[in-house]
Amino acid sequence: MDDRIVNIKRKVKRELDRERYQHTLGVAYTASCLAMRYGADIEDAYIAGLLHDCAKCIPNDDKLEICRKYGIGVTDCEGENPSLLHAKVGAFLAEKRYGVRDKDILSAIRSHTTGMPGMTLLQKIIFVADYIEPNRNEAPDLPQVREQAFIDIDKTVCIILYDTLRYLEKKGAKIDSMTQETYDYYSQPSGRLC
Ligand code: DGI
Ligand code: FE
Ligand code: FE
Repeated sequence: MDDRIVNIKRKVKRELDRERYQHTLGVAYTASCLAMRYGADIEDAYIAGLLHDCAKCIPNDDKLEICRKYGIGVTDCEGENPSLLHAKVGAFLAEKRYGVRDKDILSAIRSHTTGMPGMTLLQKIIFVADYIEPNRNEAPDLPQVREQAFIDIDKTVCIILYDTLRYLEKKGAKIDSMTQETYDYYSQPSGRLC
């Protein structure tokens, strides 16, 4: 493994608790497998996976402060649920602290929680890998989603958003407009309710 990856791993490990670091490794491995399957750059997928949650353990007040200080836009939903900001703040830190210059990797980190309409292959890979990596065990239909992830990635994005929206509705949580827009976009092509 090249020095760059070894350094990122060492640094991100210090920023995360044990469980979050294990999840991070799971996402990196799973993302590189999906990259093999769909013909994306394997190293980019691995790096995006390693960094996708790099801001997850930063306290909410500090995330809000970073957004204020550096002009990162905060939606109403993010204001009420600052935990969501770990995606945007994570992309910011990946660039500033981890030296990532690749725009596609940064976008994949930025969109990994809500998704966004018209995602690139790498964005979809990180979005999906985050949900299916081996340490995850809570979502109801994980075995089927895992199988589908290696068959049809767009359909899998749609299924994950459908399940997430249902989960949020059940919890009575506020839905970010980006999560809804992403679901609308990925449920469009076939008109199916994936
Ligand atoms: O950071 P992870 O736990 O690995 O995963 P993630 O970044 O996908 O975050 C998952 C959480 O984000 C999950 O509890 C659902 C929540 N989430 C996703 N979209 C929305 C949302 N929460 C709210 N309130 N609104 C959303 O639109
Ligand atoms: Fe996350
Ligand atoms: Fe994650």
